[in-house]
Amino acid sequence: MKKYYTRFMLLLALLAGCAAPPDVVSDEEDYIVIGLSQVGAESDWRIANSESMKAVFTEENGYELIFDDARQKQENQIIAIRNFIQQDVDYIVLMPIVEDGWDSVLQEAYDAGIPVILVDRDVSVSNPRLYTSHIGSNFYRESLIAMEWLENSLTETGRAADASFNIIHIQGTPGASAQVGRTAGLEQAIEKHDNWNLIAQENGDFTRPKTYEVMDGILSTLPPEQKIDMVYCENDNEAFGAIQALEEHGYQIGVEKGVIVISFDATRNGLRACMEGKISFIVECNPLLGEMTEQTIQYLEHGESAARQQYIYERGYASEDITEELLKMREY
Ligand code: GYE
Repeated sequence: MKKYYTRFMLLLALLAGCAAPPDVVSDEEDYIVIGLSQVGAESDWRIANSESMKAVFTEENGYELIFDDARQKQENQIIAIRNFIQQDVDYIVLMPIVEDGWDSVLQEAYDAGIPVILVDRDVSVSNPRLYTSHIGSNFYRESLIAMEWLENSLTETGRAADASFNIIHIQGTPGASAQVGRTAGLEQAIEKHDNWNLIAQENGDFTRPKTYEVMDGILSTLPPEQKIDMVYCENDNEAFGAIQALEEHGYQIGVEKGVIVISFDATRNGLRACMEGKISFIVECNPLLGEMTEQTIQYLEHGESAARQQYIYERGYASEDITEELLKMREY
């Protein structure tokens, strides 16, 4: 256990002009100090993820949490990690905004002997030992779940036989593993089907306002007679922005006919939109990763090794799979 908190207490004591009582120092020495670099607060998923981390890394559980919100900028995450290294934290928990560009700073953490746990998105580094474990979702698998539902649904409704199936694709933050994985499944499916056409592909940055703006732009420039069969959004907040723009431009959303809207996360609001038929199919992405992360740190604290890759169970939902009961039970 390291001494950030103890030093802080000593400094406070010095500033107050008195020596820290010995029992305070020895108690505080037991805190495990976590430096956590969060992407931002761009989506409902992200807010739930931050809350899940704050709920486990509490003083009552023996932790001191230094939480840094990078406001969607990798350079802020790099600065935060360097600060954590300087503060000599016990562990770094990193939700990396994008996959690339981490080699130097993670090498610095490695050289300082601070284990790095990746949560949510992944990184691509030349030396795999630069992080201890990755805890999160398999984004590529999520997109395969969506594509499997789509192919079956198109067969059932007869739409598979249409001469064309026109797709608008709203991507997440470019280079984020959630974007890379969710895009991969769609692009493979497009390759496989001769009648599937990608008519627009834009970045919605995982946010509702950005997606509303880009969708409004796309719909305003497409010819009025343009048939749109699907809008593939890479998270719920993007879907909300896309639905608003579609409705304002007079498009009907629907599985049988109209625009099919696909989304990821399955937050309570997303599931409700799916139950109401606004989102046609939604794939779960569970943000409640706090307990798995804390468990991993406990393993490491006890000298045990942690699994390098820890995926959380996830499934997809169509409208008919969703009940009020499920909505009530949803924690995010
Ligand atoms: O789907 C989205 C968030 O990386 C899994 O990022 C995460 C994604 C999530 O902003 O809502």
